[in-house]
Amino acid sequence: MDQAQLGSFGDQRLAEVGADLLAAMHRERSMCLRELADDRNQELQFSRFLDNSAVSRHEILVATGRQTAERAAGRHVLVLADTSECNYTSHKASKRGFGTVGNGKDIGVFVHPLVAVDADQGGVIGLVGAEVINRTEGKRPAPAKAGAEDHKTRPADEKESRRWLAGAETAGDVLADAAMITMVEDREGDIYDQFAQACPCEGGGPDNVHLLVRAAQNRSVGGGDKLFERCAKWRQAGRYSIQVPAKRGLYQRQVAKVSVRFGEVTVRRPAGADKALAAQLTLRVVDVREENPPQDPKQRVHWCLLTTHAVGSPDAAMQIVGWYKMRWLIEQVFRTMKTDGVNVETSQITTPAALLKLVTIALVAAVRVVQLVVGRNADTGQALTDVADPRDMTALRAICASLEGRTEKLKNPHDPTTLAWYHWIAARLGGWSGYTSKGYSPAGPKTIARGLKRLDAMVEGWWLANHSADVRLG
Ligand SMILES: [Mn+2]
Repeated sequence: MDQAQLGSFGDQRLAEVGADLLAAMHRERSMCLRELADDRNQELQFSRFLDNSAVSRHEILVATGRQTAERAAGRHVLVLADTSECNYTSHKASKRGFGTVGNGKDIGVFVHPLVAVDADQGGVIGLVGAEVINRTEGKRPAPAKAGAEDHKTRPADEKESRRWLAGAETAGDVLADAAMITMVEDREGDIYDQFAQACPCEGGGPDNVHLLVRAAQNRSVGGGDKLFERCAKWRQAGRYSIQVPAKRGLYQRQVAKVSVRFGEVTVRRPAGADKALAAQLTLRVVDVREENPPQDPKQRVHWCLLTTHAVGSPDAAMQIVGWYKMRWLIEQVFRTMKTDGVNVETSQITTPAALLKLVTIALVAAVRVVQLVVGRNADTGQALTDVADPRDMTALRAICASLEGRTEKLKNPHDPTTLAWYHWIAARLGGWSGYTSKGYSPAGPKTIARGLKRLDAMVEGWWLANHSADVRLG
């Protein structure tokens, strides 16, 4: 029953408070300790837990990363990386060492998680790692003299983009047993240094780590051409009708008719980049664009995807597009962990360090909720072991049986080796009716979160009842 635990922190008592806090996060999705706690006593427990120097972000991330690594062994894993900024309201922020956003009052925290997804069936495997940064640490001070240290001439690892490079390194280290890793990133990840680091052809990083990044820069590709114009000259590999992600207000339609092209380009090291990097790199490109786009240029679908994967056929090109579209899962994680209008003054968070720990725990909780909500569709065939410890099987079977009704309709319809089976149990415990016929909707994230809290407690109780001597002595 190590599933819900954040880490051991060298102390059984701290490990238990951590598990309670994570469970409360699943249930409430709040950043306010008063809302998370059952009573005043627990509120103080949570507050002391976050202030305790033995509780580190590092240990929380190592514990969750280790679990993800075990599950990722032997698989092709997409590692989704992205940055989100969370703002928390506070009026005394700057005095207490919190980094602030533009208005000088709200507290800004950067979250840059790495989320592992199975490349073949699209299920979430877990959190690989994350950077959670107080905005004062994340933003470098402006150069003292104008032009003294120009933005473009500073090497990439000295800028905020350093975290994009570090992400691929972390993924390679943590997921050392994965069969293959593909970093999937939006336009922020279009950094030459990152390609130079990942390109196996240049003697860079480990050759099982690949990159798939949407191009932001219209780079020179030789022969007087720029990247986007070069792609347009290539022969169409096919025309497709694709689903576009329903990102708030971004695309006003669900389907776009696009043409797909693919090829290879050679990009040169930018003038400002580190001279130790390869002078030029060969990258594969999959270009997806609407030939008859809507009037509004923002509505136009044009994804120019740069990758280190071989792309030799229209099917291979569409595989790259499919992997890129999995990026929506990390947006789901951000949406799940965002809580509106949190006031740090009333949340009993006293220091930046405590807030960063709380945000880290919220991230761990959000990944697990998204994992279950996505994995409930039995057709992905995602395995139970992606979400539960196989040692809990006996307990889970017993709990499942207690939830099943007398009629066939109220039996868990899924195979007990699947995540869908586990999801059914969590949903029922969260208060979902169990009826899937017309008029009944499937369980949403809130129901699942409530169910998980109960399920974790029941599994833990089962272990205490059956193996109490193994768990605790006095
Ligand atoms: Mn982004």
